[in-house]
Amino acid sequence: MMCCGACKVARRAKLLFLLLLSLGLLVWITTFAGSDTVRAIQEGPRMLWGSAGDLRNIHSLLGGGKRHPPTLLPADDLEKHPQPPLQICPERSPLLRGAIALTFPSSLSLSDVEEENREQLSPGGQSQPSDCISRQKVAVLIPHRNREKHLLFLLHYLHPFLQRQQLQYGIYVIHQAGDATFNRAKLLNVGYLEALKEQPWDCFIFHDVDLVPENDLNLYTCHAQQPKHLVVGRNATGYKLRYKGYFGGVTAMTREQFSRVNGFSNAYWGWGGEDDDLRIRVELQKMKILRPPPEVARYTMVFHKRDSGNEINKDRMSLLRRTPLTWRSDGLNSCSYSTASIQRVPLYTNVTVHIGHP
Ligand code: UD2
Ligand code: MN
Repeated sequence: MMCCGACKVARRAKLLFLLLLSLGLLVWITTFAGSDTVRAIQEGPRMLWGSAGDLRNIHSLLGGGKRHPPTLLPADDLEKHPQPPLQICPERSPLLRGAIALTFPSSLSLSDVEEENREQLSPGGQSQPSDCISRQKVAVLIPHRNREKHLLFLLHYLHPFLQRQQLQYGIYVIHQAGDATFNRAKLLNVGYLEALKEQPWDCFIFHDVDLVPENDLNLYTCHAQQPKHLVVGRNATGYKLRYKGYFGGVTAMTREQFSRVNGFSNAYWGWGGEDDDLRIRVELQKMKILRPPPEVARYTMVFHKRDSGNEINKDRMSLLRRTPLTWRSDGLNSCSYSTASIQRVPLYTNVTVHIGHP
């Protein structure tokens, strides 16, 4: 009997112990279930995959950032459709249109022309084809003073013209500061020197502000051996070459050709002679001038009178006689100037320069 009584007590104690144990467990769960540790365990998977923002953070922490943005394509899709490397642009651009009709509406404004080109240009009036690599890097140099409207008409046509030719290019306007006599040739030397400080251009187009090309088959590229003269004809001269050695208006020379002739002379102040001087320099180097066919090399010159400050240069004939003696020491290597400002505006790079006076 004694033994049986003891067993009963022991069984009751065991039951009481189990009851207390489960009560204790219940109290522990209700107390700690809201803690960070438990939440962390519950929410673990969401932290690991994260939101889009987290993914970017992880990406940048891994050294990704802009250079390797996360892609939406699965990796094996990318392997199947890799991005083809850009090819050199075709020899003949498929975008060319040939002759186009030009109009010069007086209502055209700077903001119109900026808007037309907003998507295609980077600051300083530069552009490059999006789907191929241009065959040449071309700098167009325009000497300028007080011809804003002409500049606007030219930019309106020239940007799309150069883009149809699939060129990588930049347009530089070299603006003569002050009101001393104009010097077209020296401004073009400055343009060449300043543009090369920015980029290693292959080809230079020396371009009057008032000449608008009528046909995009007139390519603004350089020939490796021969300097090019691009204005065979223009409206005002019945589209005929003015005279045999005529080399004015728009010319194209490689970086090497222009440096070989020591650029333009700096000595021609006022109107005339500087273009013939450049032709003599080219001939002294035994280079032959190349011209596109007359039906292609056509320009419209926006009408103008002779500007004040660009009076006819009476010394031009005597200067031209001395070119064979002076070209080595008068040109790029003696071009002294001081740059007032370089501004990268949307449609071109404006170089304002003090070039002295006669
Ligand atoms: C001819 C030549 C030109 C040049 C000049 C004599 C043609 C088509 N052009 O032009 O290349 O040899 O004779 O120097 O044959 N300019 C200004 N502001 C001025 C003055 C001139 O911006 O106040 C610039 C402008 O880019 C202009 C260029 O210089 O187009 C030539 O001057 P121009 O147009 O008065 O001379 P033009 O038409 O007789
Ligand atoms: Mn002119």
